[in-house]
Amino acid sequence: MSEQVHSVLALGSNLGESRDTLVSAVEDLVEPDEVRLHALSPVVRTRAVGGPEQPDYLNMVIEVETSLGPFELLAHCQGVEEKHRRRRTVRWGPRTLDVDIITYGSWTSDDDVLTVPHPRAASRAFVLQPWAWMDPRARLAGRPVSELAARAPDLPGLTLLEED
Ligand code: A4P
Ligand code: MG
Repeated sequence: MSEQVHSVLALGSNLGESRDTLVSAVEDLVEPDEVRLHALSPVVRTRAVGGPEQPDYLNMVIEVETSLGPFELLAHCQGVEEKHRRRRTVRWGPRTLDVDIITYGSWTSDDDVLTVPHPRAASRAFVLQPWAWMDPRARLAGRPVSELAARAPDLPGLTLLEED
């Protein structure tokens, strides 16, 4: 059996039926045999960080176990974005679905095509807080994710989405 790596993926959506999009994107992400769902965070509603004036986001993170290599995993995530008709127009603009690779085991990369850990994750509550709720012992670059979340400037704009 090939090596299994744990990877944290962050999902965001602020266009269309965001909640349905997230549920179905998680199913699509773990559909191949090479990607197994290990853990899943609650969904949070967050104010948009950066970019133009735009609607609030729904964000969540998942942890997968995968035998895909990091670039194969990126291509898979982009395929799922495409399936949900993601259109890249404005950087940091509204989107039906964004899937980012936050960590890939202990592997690091400063390649523009795939930067890991994600270069902005350590300062973004919309990634850190759901991650800390999913895995209270998680660490990023040697720091507890819960501590990073508590210091993130966008934390006040984050609320737990109520189940209906
Ligand atoms: N890329 C490099 N590293 C990675 C990685 N670790 N994971 C490259 C995924 N992709 C990575 O991404 C642009 C390029 O980044 C890709 O071609 C890939 O090769 P994109 O998804 O096309 O564009 P983007 O998402 O607009 O840009 P970027 O830089 O990923 O934006 P961010 O930093 O992810 O910010 N506010 C709230 N509240 N919630 C959000 O989810 N998201 C953003 C997007 C801004 N504000 C937000 C949210
Ligand atoms: Mg992205």
